[in-house]
Amino acid sequence: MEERKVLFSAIQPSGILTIGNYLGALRNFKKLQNDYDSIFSVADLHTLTVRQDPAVLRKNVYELAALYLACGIDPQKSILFVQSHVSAHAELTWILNTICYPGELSRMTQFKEKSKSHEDNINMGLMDYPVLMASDILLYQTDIVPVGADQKQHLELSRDIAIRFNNRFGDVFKVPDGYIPKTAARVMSLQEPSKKMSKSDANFNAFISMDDDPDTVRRKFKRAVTDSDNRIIFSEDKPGISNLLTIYSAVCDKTIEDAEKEFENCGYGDFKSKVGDAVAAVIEPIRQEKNKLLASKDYLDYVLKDGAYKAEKIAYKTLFKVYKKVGLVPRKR
Ligand code: AQP
Repeated sequence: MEERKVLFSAIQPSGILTIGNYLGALRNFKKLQNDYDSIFSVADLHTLTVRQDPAVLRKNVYELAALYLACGIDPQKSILFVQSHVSAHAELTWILNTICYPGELSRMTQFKEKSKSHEDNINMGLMDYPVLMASDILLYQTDIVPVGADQKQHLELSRDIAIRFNNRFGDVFKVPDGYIPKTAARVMSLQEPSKKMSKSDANFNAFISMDDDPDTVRRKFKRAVTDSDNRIIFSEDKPGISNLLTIYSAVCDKTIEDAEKEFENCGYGDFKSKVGDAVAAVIEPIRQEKNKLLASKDYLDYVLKDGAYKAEKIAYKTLFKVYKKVGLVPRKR
C-alpha cells in the first residue's frame, strides 16, 4: 500500500482568528485530513515574538484549540497539539540557526513589516520566526504545508534550509511543498484593502473575527471601505469591492464571475449586507460549537495531551537523526 503523505500546519494563538485565517487556512483542513496524515499545531512559541499578556495568551491557546476542533479537525484522524509541549521544536531551531544567516532573515517581508508595527520590540525571536517555522515543518518529514499567500516566502525559506542541511550533513529532511488555496489565499483588511487582514490589527473594524456575532459581522461589512464608482466588479483598481467579492465567493463556494453576475444590478449597500449575511451564516455555527468546546476544558486538555504525545514521538525521531548527523554524542539510556 502506498504510504500516505504528511501534512503540517500551525496557527499562532495571537488573538481570535479572522475570516482571513479561516478562508486562507483553517477551512481547508477538514477535508485535507482525510487524504493526508495531518498534524496541526497551536504555535504558541511563535506568538511570543510579539509582546503578549500571559493570561490572554493562555486563554487564546485554548480558544485556538477549540476552534480547530469546531472547524472539523477530528483528533481520531489528525494530531492536534501545542507547539511548546513538544520541546523538539525549540531544540531543532537552535541547530538550524547555525546554518541560517542574519542577512536572509532580515530580508523577510514579515520581519520588515512587524519591525515597523512593533518598533519598540524588535527582538531576536521576531527575526528568527521563519527558522522556528522551518523546524515545525521539518520535524514531521512534511510533504505539504497549507498556508495563506502571506506565508509563501517563509515556506520557501524552509525548503532552502532543508536542502542546505541535507547537502551539508546528508539526507535527513523531506523538502516540503506549499499548498496555497486557489481562492481567498490573501483576504484583505476591510478598512485598508491594500493591507492583509490580520488578527492583531489594532482597528477592530478592519477584520471579521471568528468570534463576532452575526450583528457585529453585518455591521463591520457595512462599514467596509469601498469606492465611489458603484460597480461590483473584480478589478485591481477596486481593492475594497474585489476583497468583498473574494470573501463572498469563498464562503458561498462560487466563482468570482458568478458572484459578479449575481450583483450586476445591485447597489453597494445591498451588496455589503448580502456579504455580511453570507459570512455570518458560515461563522455562527462554528462560533457556537467552539464555545461549547471551551466549556469542556478537560476534554481539550485530553486532546492536547494525546496530540503532544503522538507529535513528540515523530519529532524526536527526526531530531535525533539531526543530532547524530551534526556530531552530537547521544545520551546513554
Ligand atoms: N488575510 C489572510 N488571508 C488568507 N490567509 C491568511 N492567513 C493569515 N492571514 C490571512 C493564514 O492563516 C494561517 C495562520 O496564520 P498565523 O496566525 O500563523 O500567522 P499570520 O499569517 O501572521 O496571521 P495573522 O492573522 O496576520 O496574525 P498576526 O496578526 O498575529 O500576525 C497561515 O496559513 C496564514 O497564511
